[in-house]
Amino acid sequence: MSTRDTIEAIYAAVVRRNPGEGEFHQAVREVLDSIAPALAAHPEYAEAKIIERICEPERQIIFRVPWEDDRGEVHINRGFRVEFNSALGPYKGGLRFHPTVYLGIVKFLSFEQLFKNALTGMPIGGGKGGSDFDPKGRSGREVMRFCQSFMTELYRHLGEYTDVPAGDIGVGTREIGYLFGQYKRITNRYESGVLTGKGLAYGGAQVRKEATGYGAVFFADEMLRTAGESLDGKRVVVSGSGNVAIYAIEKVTHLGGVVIACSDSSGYLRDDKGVDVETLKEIKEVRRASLAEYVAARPHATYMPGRGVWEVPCQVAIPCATENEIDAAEATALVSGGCAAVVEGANMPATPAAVRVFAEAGVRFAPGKAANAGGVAASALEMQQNASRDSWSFTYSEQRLREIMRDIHARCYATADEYGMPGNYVAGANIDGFRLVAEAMLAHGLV
Ligand code: NDP
Ligand code: 2IT
Repeated sequence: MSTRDTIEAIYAAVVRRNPGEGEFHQAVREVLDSIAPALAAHPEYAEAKIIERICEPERQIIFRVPWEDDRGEVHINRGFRVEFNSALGPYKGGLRFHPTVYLGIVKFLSFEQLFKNALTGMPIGGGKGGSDFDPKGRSGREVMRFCQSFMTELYRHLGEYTDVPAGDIGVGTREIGYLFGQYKRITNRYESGVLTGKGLAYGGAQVRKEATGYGAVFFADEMLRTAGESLDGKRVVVSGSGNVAIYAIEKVTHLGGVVIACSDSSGYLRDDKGVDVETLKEIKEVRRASLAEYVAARPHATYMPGRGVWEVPCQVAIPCATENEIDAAEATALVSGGCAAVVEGANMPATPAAVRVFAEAGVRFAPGKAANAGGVAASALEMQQNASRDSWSFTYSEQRLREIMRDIHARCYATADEYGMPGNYVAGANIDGFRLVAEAMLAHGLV
């Protein structure tokens, strides 16, 4: 069979074995479409059925999460943890609490995570979890009871050498605190390295909160510099206004760019003077309110309902909300507005059709598994500090993050070059991530 036929047969089997899991199919397709040259160069991968093994999670856990709201009503949610691949280290990846979560979303995120984690060069395997629990409108006590019930099942699958969750959409420092408290109580172990994204008061690491957003902007900076440009003076649009978006906006501003728009799940904000990060933090981190409230503090800004954030003309776009938020129509609007670089802060925010639009228009494109790897890299640094009972300064931690992002950029760039696709960061990230995992799997034998 030719390499192309082998890949098609593997993809068909993935679709057949994982019915109805569109996001997972999409993530697998994207990787398989890139790695043919690496397979041709390494026949030993096909012989050991490395791709078939990589596409099958090592373990998938689905569980019931019962909890009681403030009125005493009982709710039942579904919990997930997909432990995809441990060739490079303990399973590592976030937890997402959002009503859209189902097995296909967790599997796609977990699959992406294993290549992303490989690219960081740190000893971490790939995993992801979450629940269809909707934290919106829930009191702090309800969120705490949910987290306690979730951990009451999940704890038996975790451990600093086994599986180490962190945050994702709907899971931040508050939720990690409740999850850690319950893990400690059940196990009677103060095992700091079992979760990352912890609060600074009890084993959390400097710069973890900022790391995904800062890291994505460091990647953007590297990509632009390689092309003889910089972020200085650029008009930038960032989608979302959560953890990744806020710190992406902060770092763009530090580097001289102007973020003129951002969004949340209800609408988008336009502030031509530059989005004020402190106002954003107050609304989103402290009060957990709607972005619409921004205009009360900054009356020259406007908030529009709906999903029009990508219609705001910009030179650089950094999607930081969710998967498939940029389809062909949004990509075309971005290109018409003069956008020359897209850097994925979120996981898989651009659909394959959107990526094609960018490629045809010559837009530089940084895929999430490279550009947003700063978050999990800082998590690995948190694990390192926990293991040595140490804690590093903000300045040193940010410098480490900056070096890691520079290395990831260099790796992707060099691999794309090596395979005759200069500037193709998608190919570079997929081939390099795949090779790193494949080599470790070969070394471990058939397990
Ligand atoms: P948050 O929950 O902190 O923020 C998510 C933001 O995106 C919010 O502004 C939210 O709106 C908006 N949003 C979420 N879902 C949707 C949707 N379906 N449609 C429109 N808007 C939506 O999550 P994070 O910032 O942590 O995560 C954002 C993205 O980054 C995700 O793709 C995640 O997987 C990825 N990521 C996160 C990392 C991390 O360390 N946290 C690391 C690497 C990637 P609202 O405010 O109204 O809720
Ligand atoms: O998508 C991601 O990389 C994350 N949500 C962060 C994972 C982590 O373990 O820090």
